[in-house]
Amino acid sequence: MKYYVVFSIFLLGFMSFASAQEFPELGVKVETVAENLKVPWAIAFSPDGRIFFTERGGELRVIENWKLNPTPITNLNVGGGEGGLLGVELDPNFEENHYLYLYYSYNDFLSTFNKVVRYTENNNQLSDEKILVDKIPGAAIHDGGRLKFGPDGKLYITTGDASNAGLSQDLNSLAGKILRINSDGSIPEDNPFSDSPIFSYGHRNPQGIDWHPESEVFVSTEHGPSGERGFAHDEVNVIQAGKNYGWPEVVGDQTSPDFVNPIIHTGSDTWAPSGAGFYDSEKISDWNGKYFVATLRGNHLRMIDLDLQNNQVISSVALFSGEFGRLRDASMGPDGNLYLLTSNRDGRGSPLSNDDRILRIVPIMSQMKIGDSSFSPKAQMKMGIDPHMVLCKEGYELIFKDRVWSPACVKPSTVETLIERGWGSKHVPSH
Ligand SMILES: [Ca+2]
Repeated sequence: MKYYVVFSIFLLGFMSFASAQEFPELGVKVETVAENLKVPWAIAFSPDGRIFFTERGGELRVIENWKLNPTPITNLNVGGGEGGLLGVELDPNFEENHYLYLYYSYNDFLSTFNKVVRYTENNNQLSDEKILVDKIPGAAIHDGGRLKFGPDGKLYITTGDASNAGLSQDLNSLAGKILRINSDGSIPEDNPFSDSPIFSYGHRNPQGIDWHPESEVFVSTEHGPSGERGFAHDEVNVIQAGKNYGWPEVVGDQTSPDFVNPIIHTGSDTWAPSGAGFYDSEKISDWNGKYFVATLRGNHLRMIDLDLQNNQVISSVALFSGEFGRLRDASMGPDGNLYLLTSNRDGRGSPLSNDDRILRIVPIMSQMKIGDSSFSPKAQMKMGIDPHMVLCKEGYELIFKDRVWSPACVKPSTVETLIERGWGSKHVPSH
């Protein structure tokens, strides 16, 4: 039934997104799910099929039945320059409790802070606001902002150094950290520092987190310096509880046991990595298990093959270079497709007339190799299966009508007779 699932999603995609851009060399096409957006920042998929996303200017928006609802769910009064409304996440038990979590920056007199807030969402309306974490130091830049539930059911939060690098090493400050809390805002008893939401520290501006789908190894992206202590050196880190990732003492690698080195850094190259996630699907089988990073300045989707057992990188390649401009997030949907958010209207890009966009990467159907015998031979071919790869139900054999290339499944006892009568052959007819 595997290909049945692929087929229905294909039909849905075909009906909804007629204008897909094909990349035959990758075996994928990229569809526009929503357009004319303003700096979408994070995306969250509801089990009921809705897609929630934030726009940095303060709007939480929703896509229902593949249509963008023109009315935002909320429009928050946000502050903080390149901060604003950043992360959105749904509770692992969203179907029951309807909890929706947001991370946003706000101004308080002359200061900027960030906070994590939980709401109850019903029929695209928010209620029961509960502040889970407040007074995370903020600034015009370096506000972190990614929210994601880990496989342990805890909510992880990335925070930036708020343009004050020293705070990243200060365990009394929430800046430059990855935080871990319970879904009600309380501090888990097994956190590495007692009575503290801090999970790891020494970060500059981490904005992408995800866990390997099988090993559950925790991997994060982080923006490297842009002048204050060197340049570039963007990082991908394997995150462990209580560890120090070096900023601002360390840029790139070092040898001290006090700090953890990134599994990969970009040296003198700049990606400006933001959202990231593991691809966990057989749909594009070459991509399964690889780590995808949305890069802003890099203008590409970075695909990294990580050997997490040996803490090394097998390969790291740029996909779609320059095709979509700046990318803010890369996130797996429950449909097994990878979604991208562009960030071309953030003041640092060159927007196209329909930017910003939410994009969806789906396999090109002709990439499918083998059919599904629960469909008729003709239906399998319509799904993109090559005629000679059509599958017949058990007890039937595949033959081909001459001249019309049409495969048919017949009883083996009739095959010889049909061929003798010139009706067809056992092989795909040649032109
Ligand atoms: Ca580091």
